[in-house]
Amino acid sequence: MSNSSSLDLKNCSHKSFAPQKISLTPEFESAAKAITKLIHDKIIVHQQLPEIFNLENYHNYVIQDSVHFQISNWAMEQEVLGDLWPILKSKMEALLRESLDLKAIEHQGAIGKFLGFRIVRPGKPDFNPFHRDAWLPYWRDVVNVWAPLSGFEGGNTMSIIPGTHNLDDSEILKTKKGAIINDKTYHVPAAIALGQNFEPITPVLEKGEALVFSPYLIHGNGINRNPDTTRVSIEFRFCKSEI
Ligand SMILES: O=C(O)CCC(=O)C(=O)O
Ligand SMILES: [Fe+2]
Repeated sequence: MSNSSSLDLKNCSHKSFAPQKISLTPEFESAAKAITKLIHDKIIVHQQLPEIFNLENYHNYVIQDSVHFQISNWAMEQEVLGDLWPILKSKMEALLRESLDLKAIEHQGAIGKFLGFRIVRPGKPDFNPFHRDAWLPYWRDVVNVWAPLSGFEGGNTMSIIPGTHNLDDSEILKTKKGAIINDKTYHVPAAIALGQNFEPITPVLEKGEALVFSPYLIHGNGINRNPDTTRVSIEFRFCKSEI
């Protein structure tokens, strides 16, 4: 396994690649359990919870937006994964190297956060609009991994627009800065229109599967269409390395 602490970001380089699936089983189960406990412990700082708590029911307990925003901001911080991170990281580095021939290593030293988990309540605007991660300069050279843990079954996933990783930026009309949609300000600019016809899809993922995609792929708009389940997903960003 590569020693990422000595990694110089100049060794990262981007090549576009079509989205692919990887399997995180059997680590998935322990990751889901650990993250359920982390979120449980975070919620009980704010309010009581029944003994049996699962991620799917999150929206039934976290009712107030202000509480949800505190929890979801905390969840986007890499530190919350603690001891779980080295295990997941090694697994994904190995998978990206072996199954997909992507020489990827932990994205160290970037200004942006490289992992976190996203909590999307049913019907709420907790997801990103359509965007390219590469529009944030520090994510230009990353490999994205989107690993849903709950509420994603039956294609209740974020959308991707296949083929757009090859689209020239000049063919995409986007907001200048972070998008503002229905009074909510997002960190990323949003894609408003494309110069060619593309169809968004919501990839169907099985339990334990994750989606690997280029930071140039347009993705987002992941409204949670299931009225009864909260969707929780982990997002990781690896540095694409030629070494
Ligand atoms: O899950 C979402 O709504 C957005 C995720 C995303 O933008 C990403 O993984 O880069
Ligand atoms: Fe993104």
